[in-house]
This record gives sequence, C-alpha cells and structure tokens, in this order.
Amino acid sequence: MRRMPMIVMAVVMLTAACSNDKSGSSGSAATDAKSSSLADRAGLSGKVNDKGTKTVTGSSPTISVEVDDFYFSPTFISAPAGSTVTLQIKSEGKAPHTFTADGAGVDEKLSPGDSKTVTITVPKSGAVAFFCKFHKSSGMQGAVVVPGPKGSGASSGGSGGSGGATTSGGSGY
Ligand SMILES: [Cu+2]
Repeated sequence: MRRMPMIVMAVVMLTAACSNDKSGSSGSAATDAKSSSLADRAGLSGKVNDKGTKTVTGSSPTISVEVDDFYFSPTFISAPAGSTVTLQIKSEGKAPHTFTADGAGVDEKLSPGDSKTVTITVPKSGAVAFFCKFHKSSGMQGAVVVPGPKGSGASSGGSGGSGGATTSGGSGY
C-alpha cells in the first residue's frame, strides 16, 4: 500500500536529479535496484528507505551522511574491506534520530541540526549495518558494505536531488 507513493517519489526524483544540487537538504537518488541486494548482503531485514549508494575508496575515506526523516542518505556506503571510514553525520530532519551501529560500537543520538563524526572499521567481508533506534521499523537503516565481486554496490547514488521530495507518506509513519 505504500508502493504508490514510492513510485511517484521515484519519478519526482528522476526529474529533480537534473538539478543536481548537492547542497540540497534532501539529496537522494531514485531507488536503485542493486541496493536491494545490498540490503540482503548487509543483513538488513524489514523495510529500508533506500536513498542510494555511495562508494568511497582509500584506507581512511571520509563521507558525509545525511540523517533525515526517516532515512540515511546515502543509505549504503560501499567501502574497501579493512578501511576505516569516517562518517560525518548531520541531522537535517525535524525528529530526533540516532546513528546506531551495533557492529561498530557506535550509538550517537542526534537532535535536529546536530552534526557528529563517527568512525567505522570495515570488516574483511560483509557489512556493518546501522540504523536509527527510533525509526528502524519505518525503514530508517542502512549499511557500510564491502564491494561485491561483481562490482555491485558501486553505483553512486549520491548525485543528489533538490529538496522537497521527501514528504511521501508523511503521515504514514
Ligand atoms: Cu530516526
């Protein structure tokens, strides 16, 4: 029943992607079919609000992650096995959220407007899942994943859209 709004949203985002405004408060990419397998590989269960995948390289990459109502963007971060990823997380939503990664001992609470920096050490294989304690069941989860052998998960979903397309089903959560 939530499928319809998602489809509408995807269309809106495809259109918005042309403006490619990285500073937009709700950058996102159209739902990427590859990411559903990423969710599987990351061991995520239940709903995942997928705002795309970004790939980082190097032994200690840094990436910005937007925390919003009710998703992480990018949702999946493809990072080299064994690297230490620094995530600069910023809460741009109106609700309080957490950035919680049980596998990495990370549990940060974010009030609206908060910025925090967390580091996650990427395992040799597999993934480190993260989620918001308050909204996990609403699909607010994601993961840092090791690139797959087929190069899946290397899609860069972070071209960013313009703001305003984030209110699908605002009352549905
Ligand atoms: Cu949340």
